[in-house]
Amino acid sequence: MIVLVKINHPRYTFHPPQGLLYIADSLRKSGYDVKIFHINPNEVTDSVIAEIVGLKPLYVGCSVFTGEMMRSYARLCREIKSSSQIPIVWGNAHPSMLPEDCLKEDYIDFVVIGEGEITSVELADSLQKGTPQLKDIRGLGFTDDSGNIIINPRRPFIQNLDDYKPAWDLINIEKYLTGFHESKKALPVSTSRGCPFDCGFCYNREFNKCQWRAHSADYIVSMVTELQEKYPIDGIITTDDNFFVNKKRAFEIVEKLGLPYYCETRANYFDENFADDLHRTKGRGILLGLESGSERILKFINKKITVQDSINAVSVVSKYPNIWISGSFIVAFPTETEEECKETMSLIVHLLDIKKEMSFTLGYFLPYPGSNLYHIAIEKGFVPPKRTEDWEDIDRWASKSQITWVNWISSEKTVKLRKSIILLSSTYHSPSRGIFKNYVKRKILSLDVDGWGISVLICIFIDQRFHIIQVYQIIKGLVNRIVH
Ligand code: B12
Ligand code: SF4
Repeated sequence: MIVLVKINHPRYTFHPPQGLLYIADSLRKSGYDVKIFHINPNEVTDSVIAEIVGLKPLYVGCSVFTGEMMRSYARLCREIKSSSQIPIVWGNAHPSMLPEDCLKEDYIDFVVIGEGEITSVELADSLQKGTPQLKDIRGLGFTDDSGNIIINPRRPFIQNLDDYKPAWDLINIEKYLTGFHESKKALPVSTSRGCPFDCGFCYNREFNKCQWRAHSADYIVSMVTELQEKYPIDGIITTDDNFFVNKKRAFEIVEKLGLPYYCETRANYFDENFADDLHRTKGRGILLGLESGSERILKFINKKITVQDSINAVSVVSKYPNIWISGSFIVAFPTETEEECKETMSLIVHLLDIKKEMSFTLGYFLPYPGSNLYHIAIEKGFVPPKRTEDWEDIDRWASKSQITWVNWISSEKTVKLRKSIILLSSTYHSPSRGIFKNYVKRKILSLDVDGWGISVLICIFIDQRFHIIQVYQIIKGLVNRIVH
């Protein structure tokens, strides 16, 4: 028996632990029983720990990203260690980037770097034998008998992804079907891995070596169709890094499935034909990594798009009201100036003027280990946390007072940016915005957001007045019709 654990923040539970489902498939093919614990941090309880320990697994494998949940993983693993000898294995992005740091923790015995399907089986086989030949297992990190940390060479990527299929039967799929746009029960599904680009802030360079690998269109279509026979799936949410690397394959999948879909991709792919194909094939949710409104920053982060690409992408999609589009922006890149932050705000305002229903997110730059900008951030004074679990503080959605890792731009300015964005999203679309649009715009673009709360309140107040006036007019109209 092997236990695999994914701890998710409660707001995210609708995403199935796909990485673990792939590993489970591989382990089961090699004859191992697998149990998956997909839990929230508040479910790291004595009884769950006792249940895991009671199963006497060959090892407990944890799937860990950098950031949120790391303290919960640390707590879980320490507790397991305190009451048993069960080996603990960490896999996924964080241990793949910082394997040595992880192995310094007394609650982590092994790390798996990169894809886990084969390494997890070879480790299980080796532990099962009792005389493990760990140094021959590619993609594995461990501490030898003399206490030296050994990181074996990386394993080549899986040649044919279609050889593996997520072990969907190990989870309650219905729990993960989620609504977006017109879909009520969309299934998150990974159709490809990696991305050929090399953006400076992204995990892709180190984790995927910028190599894109994909399932065939037929494989994805038949997997989803099979699941549809049992579950009321009415849409798909692709969790690929970049769904449209191969447009022919991607469109073949969505055309054959005929389901509304959500995906993440790049602004420079867009022209009129592409937007039309998206619409025709039921592309209903598109997330674009637009990152910045500053040409210098876009070059600096090696995004390989221009500001005009972003404007163009939103313009061509704006003709299709039922394509929901969202832009993901980042502030406080190393070397970014206040002026460049303002350029990002200007771009957001401009895009909203083109497509007012567009949504966007604005996160702080995070120095993800393994990314190119991680090293530049360190040169600029970023001090990586010493303890693995303290990476939890480096969180994109951290509370305002905790942007401790950004010291190349004033924390105060960065916080103001986030406030501006709140102001923007709260007021930019409101009817009252028309009344003092220039005021709102000026405040946003100058990052002079002191008193932003008052601006929001004024908007809400005016909106409610609008609302009351509208309701009053409808009632008056009805009364008039009845009376006359
Ligand atoms: C879907 C998704 C989510 C979902 C949940 C995912 C889930 N349940 O697994 C949600 C929305 C919850 C989410 C949230 C976050 N995410 Co996210 N997410 C993704 C995304 C888009 C797809 C993940 C996926 O399913 N991949 C497909 C599977 C097949 O691959 P895999 O997970 O990598 O698994 C393989 C290997 O990693 C390895 N492996 C994985 N786990 C284990 C465990 C063991 C024991 C072993 C041996 C091997 C192993 O083997 C697997 C098969 O080969 C990835 C990007 C990507 N395309 O991978 C980002 C990504 C993983 N997320 C990321 C981040 C940072 C986060 C957040 C921390 C962001 C934040 N602060 O908002 C949060 C926190 C999550 C949490 N713990 O609560 C980063 C991780 C970077 C890093 N350095 O850690 C990524 C890479 C995105 C990015 N480009 O930056 N995420
Ligand atoms: S395009 Fe997206 S997935 Fe690809 S390297 Fe850039 S940020 Fe990462």
